[in-house]
Amino acid sequence: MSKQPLTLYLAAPRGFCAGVDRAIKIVEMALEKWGAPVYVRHEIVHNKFVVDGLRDKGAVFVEELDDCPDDRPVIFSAHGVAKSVPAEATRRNMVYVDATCPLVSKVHVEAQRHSEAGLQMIMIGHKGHPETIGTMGQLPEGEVLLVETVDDVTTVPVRDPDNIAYVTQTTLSVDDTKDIVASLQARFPKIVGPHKEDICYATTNRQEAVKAIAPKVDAMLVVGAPNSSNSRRLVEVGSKAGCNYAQLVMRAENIDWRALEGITSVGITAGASAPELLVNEVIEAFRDRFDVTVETIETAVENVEFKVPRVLRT
Ligand code: 2E4
Ligand code: SF4
Repeated sequence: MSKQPLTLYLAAPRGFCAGVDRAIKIVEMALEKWGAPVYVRHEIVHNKFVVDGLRDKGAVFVEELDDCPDDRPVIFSAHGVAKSVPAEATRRNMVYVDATCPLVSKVHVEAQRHSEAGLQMIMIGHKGHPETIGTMGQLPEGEVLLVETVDDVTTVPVRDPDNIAYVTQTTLSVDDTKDIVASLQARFPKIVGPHKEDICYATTNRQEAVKAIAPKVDAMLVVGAPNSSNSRRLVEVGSKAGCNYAQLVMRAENIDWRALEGITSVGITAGASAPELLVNEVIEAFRDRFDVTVETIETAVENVEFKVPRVLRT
């Protein structure tokens, strides 16, 4: 039986960003430098395939510093950590390497700077996400107020409405965040925001590429993990941009082929923590079932690179 024709629109940019690239390199280089085991606090990036691969090389993933021995190196994940974490590692005389993305660290510095200038901080982010915990943890407990939605803005209990500033998580929906910021500005006209947006270049570019593809495809697949904030935002952006079937898939085996019966076009992208190998796996799965034509839709070109910490370069 001949296969049905299908066009696959590949989003560009997609997949690994500079911060993820650097974080994975840090674990690999730490393993080379110190040998196994090297401990990693939290999934280095939110992708099981990446984590499993590093575990095979000798990385041990734990959730808390308490789960690490004093005498082995520990790496902090790309999402960032509260100030108390490196402080505790130092107290225990541990060797640690911070793989926090420099663009997350930039937000940490911003929060501290505003706070030192006497402004109370509001963070726009998702409760319980490691990046939100890490950023809020740059200041003493209770100092940073969390806002997740436009509704939250109406009730956020600030000390002095004339002396506040906000920071955001780096992986939020650009459009939803605009609405939240507009509400904050309406309630607190003097609120101070970041010089340059906290939502990072990679998040912004991946969402833009999805917007360019989603309206013209029958289905949009985002390669990524359920605990990956930026990947989940890409699914939402796809739906909002007019695609009736936008789904997150970890791997090709997660594709619901029944739901895709009769389709002629599919958009594919990948979250910042999803390896290109998994995108290729998905494309191959489509080739097995359809007569595939691949088209790349490029909405931005990226050339950002981050150096690994000096301790690993020597
Ligand atoms: C750090 C900051 O934050 P998210 O859940 O999207 O993390 P993920 O590991 O999926 O992506 C990489 C990353 C890490 C993004 N921003
Ligand atoms: Fe850094 Fe942005 Fe990548 Fe997050 S998504 S690791 S903030 S570059």
